[in-house]
Amino acid sequence: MNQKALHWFPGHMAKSLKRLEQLKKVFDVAVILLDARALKASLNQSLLKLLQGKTILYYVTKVDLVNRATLTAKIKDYCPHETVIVGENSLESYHLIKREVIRLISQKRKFSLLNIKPRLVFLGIPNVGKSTLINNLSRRASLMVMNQPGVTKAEKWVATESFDYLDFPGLLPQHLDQETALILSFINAMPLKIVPLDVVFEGLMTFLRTNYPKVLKTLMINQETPLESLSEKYHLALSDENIPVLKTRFINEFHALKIRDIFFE
Ligand SMILES: Nc1nc2c(ncn2[C@@H]2O[C@H](COP(=O)(O)OP(=O)(O)OP(=O)(O)O)[C@@H](O)[C@H]2O)c(=O)[nH]1
Ligand SMILES: [Mg+2]
Repeated sequence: MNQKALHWFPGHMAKSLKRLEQLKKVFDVAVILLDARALKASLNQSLLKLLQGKTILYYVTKVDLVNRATLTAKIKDYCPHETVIVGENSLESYHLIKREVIRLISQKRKFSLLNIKPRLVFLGIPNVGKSTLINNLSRRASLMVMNQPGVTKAEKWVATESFDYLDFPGLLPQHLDQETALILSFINAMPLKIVPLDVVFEGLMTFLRTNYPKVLKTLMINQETPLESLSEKYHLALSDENIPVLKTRFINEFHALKIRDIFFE
């Protein structure tokens, strides 16, 4: 895969990074969301640089798609020194975030400022679940949510009685290594048009063959002849023009958030 294919940094992302820098004085806590299936790939290191000096709280989304015990072990490996909240249901998440934010703020703010409503910014890779989490926490469907990367294009405040939440567009590093770009494509954090379809398909097949052969079997895919299997599965003749359709449909099955118990790293 050539280096050009790894670059996805649309105009709204560049603009958002600048805005984040300007807003640094305004928010108290940055909540960085991580996808349970790919904790490492979903942590944007350039974001951490920009947030230096700010209070950070990590929040893991899509935990319903993975094994909880394995996730706990992975969190210990990847984020041993951080405060990490594992998203469960929305009520529990609300209480956990509230408790942790108050604890973190009381460490930093002067006593006389403790009563001022905390402002939280929600950051992370595209499609990780930022807008969904704010909708849940604020008990309002004020933010657009869709299962595709790049839905939120501009920042938006959501004010509630206890907190002010700031939704942000998904952010990626300007340059990604090949492995990270592939994983981000598997979890639908990068549009398929950025990393070539053939590369994502081959990458996903190789990953599943190596790590989750049973999943391929459950999906009725023969490891040796995947395209033939997909042609049967989707009732579509195996012709040159149908091959991209078959590959896209298979990747879309993963993007549909229905396949469970897969860790991509
Ligand atoms: N299974 C599952 N799906 C989730 C969870 N959180 C969010 N989603 C789904 O993930 C998709 C993306 O959610 P959004 O809230 O739009 O993600 P976002 O981070 O705001 O995305 P951008 O604005 O594109 O950066 C939606 O289909 C949500 O329903 C979760 O905890 N579990
Ligand atoms: Mg969004």
